[in-house]
Amino acid sequence: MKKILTIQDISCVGQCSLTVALPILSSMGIETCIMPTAVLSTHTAFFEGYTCKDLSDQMEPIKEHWKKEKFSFDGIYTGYLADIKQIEIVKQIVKDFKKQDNFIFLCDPAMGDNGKLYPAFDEKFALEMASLCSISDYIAPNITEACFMLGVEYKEDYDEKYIEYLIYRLHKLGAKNVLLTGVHFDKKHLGIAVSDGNNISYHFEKRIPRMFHGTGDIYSSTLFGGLINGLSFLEAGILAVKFVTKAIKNTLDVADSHWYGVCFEPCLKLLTNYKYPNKK
Ligand code: PXL
Repeated sequence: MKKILTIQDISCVGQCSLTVALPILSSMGIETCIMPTAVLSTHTAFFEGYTCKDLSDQMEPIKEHWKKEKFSFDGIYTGYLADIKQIEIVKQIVKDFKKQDNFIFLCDPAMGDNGKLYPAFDEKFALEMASLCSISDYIAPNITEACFMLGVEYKEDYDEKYIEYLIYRLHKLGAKNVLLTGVHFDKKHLGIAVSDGNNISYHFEKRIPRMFHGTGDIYSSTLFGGLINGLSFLEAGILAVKFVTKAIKNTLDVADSHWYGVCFEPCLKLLTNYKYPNKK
């Protein structure tokens, strides 16, 4: 059985980060170890007065204990980091645990959306996050995150050239495989651009005209699970688009009471029943 480590926060209520990654990766048959970066009462969008306990000082002692125990992982997936100093700690964790050739490090530079950074972050944080992306096997930013990491102007309306330019610059940082989320060339479709450095492929689904928080974490968790279970980059990317789309459709029926995130749980069987190449 595959065993991975995911490093991101615990938002106790709100359907994002670890409370999303754990059920998704477990549904895909993957043992999911966690390193929490912070404990928050809720996520930082839509809620006022949320609490946040930064766990930076726990991360190195946890890592050192794991090294003594000789734990190993098939991959690491990082999401929301709570402080700029955690980026350096995460780099060291990846260095210490990246042993075998087929190890997968996916960085989701979770720090913004819709042209804005989340409240906890600034431009300096975004540039530091770019340095984590530069040592990643796979990265999955949205267009906002890509723009902040690269210092490129954020646009709502753009053409293929703009997307190609962002991808080119993300590869230039050092990221081997780049997936951009939230890509659209018309109002009716929404999807991804996937690049291995040689080829860019696109996949779109019909846009559901409603935004929900936490879709990025659902997306990256599914993408990572697909990669760990032996899907190609594009296959894993498409599975994740399909899963997010299904989960959003499911949320529409309960949106009034479930306004803070995506109600994805009834859709998990799609991931459990999927025929993965190397699921043992
Ligand atoms: O979904 C990304 C995310 C994760 N964790 C926390 C957040 C957000 C986005 O707002 O606030 C704490």
